[in-house]
Amino acid sequence: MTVFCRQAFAVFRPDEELAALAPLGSGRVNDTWLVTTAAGAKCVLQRLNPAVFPDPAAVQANLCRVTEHLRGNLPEASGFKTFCVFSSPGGETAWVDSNGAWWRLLSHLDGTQALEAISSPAQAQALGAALGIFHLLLASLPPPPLADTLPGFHNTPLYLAHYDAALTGDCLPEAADCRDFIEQRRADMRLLEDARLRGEITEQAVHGDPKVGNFLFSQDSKRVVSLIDLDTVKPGLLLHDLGDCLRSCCNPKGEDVQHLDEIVFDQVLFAAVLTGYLSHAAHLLQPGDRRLIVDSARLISLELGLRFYSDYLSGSRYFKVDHPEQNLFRARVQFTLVRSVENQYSKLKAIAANCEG
Ligand code: GN1
Ligand code: MG
Repeated sequence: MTVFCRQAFAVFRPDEELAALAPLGSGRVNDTWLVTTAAGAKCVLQRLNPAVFPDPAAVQANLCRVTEHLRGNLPEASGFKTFCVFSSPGGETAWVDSNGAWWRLLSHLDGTQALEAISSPAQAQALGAALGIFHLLLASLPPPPLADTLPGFHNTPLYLAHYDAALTGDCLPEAADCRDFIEQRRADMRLLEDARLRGEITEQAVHGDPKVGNFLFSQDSKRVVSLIDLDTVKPGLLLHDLGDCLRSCCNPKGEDVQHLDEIVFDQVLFAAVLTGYLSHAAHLLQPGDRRLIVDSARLISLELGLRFYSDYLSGSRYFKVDHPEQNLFRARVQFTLVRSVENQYSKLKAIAANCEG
């Protein structure tokens, strides 16, 4: 891969020398590196996973449109920044390697840091506010709509169908706890899709993956400076993002815990994320969205657990793993989070109903 990294960098920056290359972030799908040039400048090199994104040209077009729109419309007072997509001297923003994988070079936002988990309500509120601002900016994106680069992404019933299909194929041994957990919740999987089909919840361009690690914080960890990883930006539901953000933020131990008994869905962080989000984006939500906030956090956690478990059964061909059981454990983490939401369901509904905005 290092050879491709060097080739890709040379395409975008033919006159500069690559001095150092280090893996960046903890992406489970694409590959990302921090590049340092001989002159000491930093930038971000990324390879899109061709097995996940069937139309990389459309992903790249969405990325360029959204970053340009954000740059032109970021409210100055928000202190927000967005990264740039660099072009080659010939004006290309992407390079395709000899295996058909797409590469891009992005600017690095110096003085920022990604956190694996949230450690205070103030951080959670700042993060919720950032998602609200991001949704407002995407709501004002001029037509046409973004391309749907991952059809079926966050369509929970479709993931259930894939799971059923994986079971009939040549797959790894089933884990009875996961199988039973899914069986008991089969009927709930249609919740967001049905509300969407009834027109009760808001569809617009969304981020698609607003987990904690994709928000860049200032060095003092107090302010959110940017929301990165725009590969999944595409049409979706506001509740896909809000549910996913709550799933990730309200789990203070993070997705990569050592023991399942550390997992809890934190009520205080839940209230803080929502307060921040609603302070900017309350008017984007319909009554149907408001009603399903807690359910969306539960459903997106359930969906991610189902995705990890199906991938485990199919031999981990989608999410990158360090060892064969990793996606099974990741599934159990998400299912434990689902159970924690279920155990606090009425209290969380009351908190959501009382949040101002
Ligand atoms: C994947 O690759 P990464 O880490 O940005 C996944 C998200 C999951 C996330 C869980 C395209 O995101 O949907 O929520 O892992 N992205 C894709 O950590 O499937
Ligand atoms: Mg992502």
